Amino acid sequence: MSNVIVLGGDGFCGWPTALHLSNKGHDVTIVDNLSRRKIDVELESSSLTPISPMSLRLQKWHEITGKTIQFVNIDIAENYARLLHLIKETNPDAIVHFAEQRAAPYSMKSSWHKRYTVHNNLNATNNTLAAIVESGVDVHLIHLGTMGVYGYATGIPIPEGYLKVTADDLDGPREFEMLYPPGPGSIYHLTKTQDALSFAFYNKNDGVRITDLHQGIVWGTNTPETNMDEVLINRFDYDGDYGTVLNRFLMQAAVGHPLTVHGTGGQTRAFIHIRDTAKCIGMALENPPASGDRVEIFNQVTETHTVLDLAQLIASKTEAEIRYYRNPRKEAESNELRVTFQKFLDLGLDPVTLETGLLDEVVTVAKRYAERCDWSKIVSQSLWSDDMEADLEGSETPQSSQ
Ligand code: NAD
Ligand code: USQ
Repeated sequence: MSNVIVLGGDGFCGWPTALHLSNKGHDVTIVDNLSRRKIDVELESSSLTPISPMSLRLQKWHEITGKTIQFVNIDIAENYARLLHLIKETNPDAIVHFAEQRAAPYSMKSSWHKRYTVHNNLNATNNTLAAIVESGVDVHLIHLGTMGVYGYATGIPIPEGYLKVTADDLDGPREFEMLYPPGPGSIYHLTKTQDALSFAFYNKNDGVRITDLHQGIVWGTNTPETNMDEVLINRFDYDGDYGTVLNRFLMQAAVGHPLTVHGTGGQTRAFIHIRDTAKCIGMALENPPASGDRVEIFNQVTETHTVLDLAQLIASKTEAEIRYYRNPRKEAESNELRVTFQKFLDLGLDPVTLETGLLDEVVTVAKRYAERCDWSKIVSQSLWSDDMEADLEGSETPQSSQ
């Protein structure tokens, strides 16, 4: 069993993953500065589910399972010395890195939010890499990247990280592999493309063993572990900044709000259920790259859908109304997205898909906590540029781009 530090282990993906790894017998230390909870205060919003404070979460986990998870509050973007000390002291086999500001709309709200996201995310990643090197500990770093590093418009199926190219050399064509060209669509996604360069550099220069997981949009809320007790419940973001599309639509159907389709709904995106997020990280942990290997990259997704297909599926199951809002983002009205995700399947992942029936579970959770929903926070009001206008009303017909 491994000794693992989970950076960002209080968050939506980090908390269930920390429990999953602990349940499998790994020795887990969570590091988090609780910035996500503070952003809820800033946005005057909160998780639809009532999440418990960290000490209560960990006490309950110990009571139920007998297992202990340590918690250390460190801002890893700011407090390098404490992060370095922790790595030297705990001598981890692996560090799982979730600790970044992850909402595209939040990253585009103002110049302050752009600068905060860049500062936080790039320093969090660089500090972690520099501390691994300075500590001298042979750590396997597992990072949560995003499908958004590739951009979403593809003529070819998106490979897992590296693109095979043929370039003209003096004596004819030559084949090689390069990192897939970055195509960020928000400041948040930009930081993830920059993370990828940092990984390539520290891997080449210092031999750091790294797995970068380019994850799609996560849906669902609970896992077998967070279902063990209400105190262990996972967060459920539904607001216009942090809520992601499928969970938002399911929650909107549950509370009787129209489904907020942006633009035409023709945007195709990749998805993965939260249970598979935790499982994939377990698999990445158990299959580390060997010393000297280049950065390992997996596409952590299990299916692709258009936003409109999702809305229509949910409307057909629940009779929710679909409304089209002028898109607050700068994105194509429609795109084709084909993604390769063979590596996790080869490791034995049996994906949870929309057909698997867990859509109803999310609606049930959302209905249970419907009275905690603040309707004024539902429609997304973060705009990609000053010349755009928020659309609070929506319309019955698809909207072209602003
Ligand atoms: P989240 O905001 O719920 O969790 C991130 C956690 O990191 C929070 O608890 C926050 O307090 C902590 N954190 C942020 N900056 C920190 C810092 N400087 N020091 C210490 N702790 C810090 O986000 P999430 O949805 O759990 O996402 C986790 C990771 O997965 C992110 O990197 C995100 O980019 C990636 N990801 C998420 C999704 C998704 O749909 N949620 C999809 C693809 C990739
Ligand atoms: N959308 C709607 N209506 C809504 C919300 C979103 O139509 O009410 C549309 C958006 O315009 C966009 C798509 O749905 O076209 C996805 O938006 P999202 O908010 O669900 O996801 P995104 O901003 O891409 O970000 C989320 C996570 C991020 C992660 C990313 C994975 O917040 O951390 O990196 O998903 S991916 O999309 O594959 O890049």
